[in-house]
Amino acid sequence: MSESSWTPPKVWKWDSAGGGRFANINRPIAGATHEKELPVGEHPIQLYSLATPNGIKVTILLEELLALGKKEAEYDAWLINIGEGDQFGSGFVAANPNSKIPAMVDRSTSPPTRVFESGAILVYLAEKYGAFLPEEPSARAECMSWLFWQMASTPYLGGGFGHFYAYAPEKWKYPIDRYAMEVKRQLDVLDRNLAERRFLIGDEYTIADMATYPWYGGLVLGLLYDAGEFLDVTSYTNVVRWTHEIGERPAVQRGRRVNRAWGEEGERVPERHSAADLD
Ligand SMILES: N[C@@H](CCC(=O)N[C@@H](CS)C(=O)NCC(=O)O)C(=O)O
Repeated sequence: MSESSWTPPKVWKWDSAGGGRFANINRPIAGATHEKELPVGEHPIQLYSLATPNGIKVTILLEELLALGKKEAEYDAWLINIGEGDQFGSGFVAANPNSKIPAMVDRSTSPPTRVFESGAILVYLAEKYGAFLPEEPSARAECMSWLFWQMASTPYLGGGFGHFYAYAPEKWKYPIDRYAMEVKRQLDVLDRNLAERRFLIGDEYTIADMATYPWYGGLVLGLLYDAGEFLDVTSYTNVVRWTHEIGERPAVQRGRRVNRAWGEEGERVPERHSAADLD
């Protein structure tokens, strides 16, 4: 059916054979599809995730905290295979009613504290361990502003541009044009900021960088949606420079491997229960 010939019905109905990648896990209802408890390891922090850009935001922060010497940030990272529907198990839904990775449970509190949404997890951990989120109010506001900017902007990159450019069953000009324009605008926002600053808020590396790097860093390296040439990503030279600096950090390299169940053998760390799993 062409874009212009379809008239929406009065009431939308779920066509589960709608097509496109992820058609098998997308559905219009929330809640669990099956009973399945989450595993629990020995550390206070239990992470249930996958090494997607949203997932590695959290493992990068946890590895950065450990690199700073915050031993209490030791964690168990369990694999949630979203392609297999693990996010719809009853235990996962109790940790995140939105059924998306990452989800975290802090068992050092009584009762345990669940946290979902990657941005909320970053703030929770940064506050708990006192690092990577400035305390001074102006710097803190700038950090929160960039963090919320990432959380609000990236759905246009992933769910908008990436979906229509790489995953939709056909290439449609209208949505690809619309989201390519928006993503290029977002890259320009970042590029102009990083022309003046080493990191997103200035000289200090914060959770705002950790949230933004996996998405926009991956994009300017040409690793997302095979869209490097199409979006002319190398023209955003300040974003490229920032990406390389962050990518050289050992904790970032460690965090990127956690909950990775694909790629080269040495890069795969499907579960992480101690530093030795990465060494
Ligand atoms: N805003 C959420 C987005 C999380 C998200 O979209 N996670 C994806 C993987 S990157 C997911 O779990 N998808 C599974 C699904 O949609 O069923 C966050 O930042 O935590």
